[in-house]
Amino acid sequence: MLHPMPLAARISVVDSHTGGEPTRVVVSGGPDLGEGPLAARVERFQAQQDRFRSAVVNEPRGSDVLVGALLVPPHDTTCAFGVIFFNNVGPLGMCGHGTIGLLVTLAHLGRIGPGDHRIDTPVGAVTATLNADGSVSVANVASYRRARSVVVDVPGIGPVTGDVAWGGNWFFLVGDHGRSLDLASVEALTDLTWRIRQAVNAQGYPEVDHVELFGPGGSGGDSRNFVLCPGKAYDRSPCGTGTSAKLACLAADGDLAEGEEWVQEGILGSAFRGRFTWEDRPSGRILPVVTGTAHVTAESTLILDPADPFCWGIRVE
Ligand code: PYC
Repeated sequence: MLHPMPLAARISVVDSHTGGEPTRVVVSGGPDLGEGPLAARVERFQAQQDRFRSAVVNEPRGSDVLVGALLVPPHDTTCAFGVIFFNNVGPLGMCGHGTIGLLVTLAHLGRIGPGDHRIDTPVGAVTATLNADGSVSVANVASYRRARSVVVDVPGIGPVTGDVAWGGNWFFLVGDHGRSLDLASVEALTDLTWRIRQAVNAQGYPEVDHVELFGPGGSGGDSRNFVLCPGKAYDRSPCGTGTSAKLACLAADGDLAEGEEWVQEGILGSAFRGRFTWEDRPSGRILPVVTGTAHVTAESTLILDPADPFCWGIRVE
C-alpha cells in the first residue's frame, strides 16, 4: 500500500509594496503565539517560530528585501489588530512602510474602511489612518534622539559622525558622508553603511540595527535617504521608522517646527510626508505621523512541503 504524503502546510498571504518596499501580510496559516503583550509574543515568535519566519520571507519564496507581517489578535484592548513584523534575519519592533502596506491590504480584503485603526505592535500601539485618497498616515510610537553627534571610527573609512535615535527601531543617522545617494551607488552605500553599523555596535550602541544616510532631496523633497536594514538589504522606501527617528532629530535641533511638514524621499525617489507634535518637549520625545501610499501586488498561497529541502527557506544562521 502506498504511504500517503505528509500534508503540506498552506499559508495565505497578500503582498504589497510601499514606495517600492515590499510587505507580505500573513492572513491565515500562521503560528498561534498564545496570549499576552506583543512584546512577549514576539519573543516566542523568535525562539519557537524562526523557521516559519524564514519560510515566509526568505528565498526561494521571498527575498532579502521582503518584510513579513503576521496578523495576531491584539493585547491592547484599544486595538482592532495586532501585528508582528519580520525580515530576512528576525523580527522588527515596528515597521512604517509595513503598516502602510498592512492598511492597504486590510482595505483590499474588505476588512477595514477609511478612518482610524489602532494596531498593536511589540513596541506599542500605533494609529493608522486610511485616508479618503487611499494614502495611509501612521501615528507612530513616541520617538526620540538618544545621542547627538556620536563619532565612530569606521575601519577603512575613518571617523563618521551621526545621531542615535529611536523611531520604533534603532537608527544611526548620518548627514555628513560625502556620498551621492542614487540607485547606481547602492552597492557602495551598502558597504559603507554596513561598516558604519558594525563600528556603531562595537563602539557603545549594540542596539542600533539600521543606518541612515541623508542628502539633498532630488524630486522636490526636503531630503533623500539611503537606509540599511538589519539583514543588509536596503530599504526601497524612505523607511517609516527611520523617518520618525529623523523627525525626532530635526525637532531636537529646532530644525522643524511642530506641525510643519517634512518630505522624506527614499533612494528610489518615492516619498513619505512626516510631521510631529511634542509628547514631552524637555526630554525631546515627539509623536511622529508618517504618510505614504501602498499598492497590493499579489494574493497567494505559500505551500510548505516537508519533502522540499528548502521548505523553511534559505536561512542566514
Ligand atoms: O518603514 O519602518 C520602515 C521599515 C523598517 C525596515 C524596513 N522598512
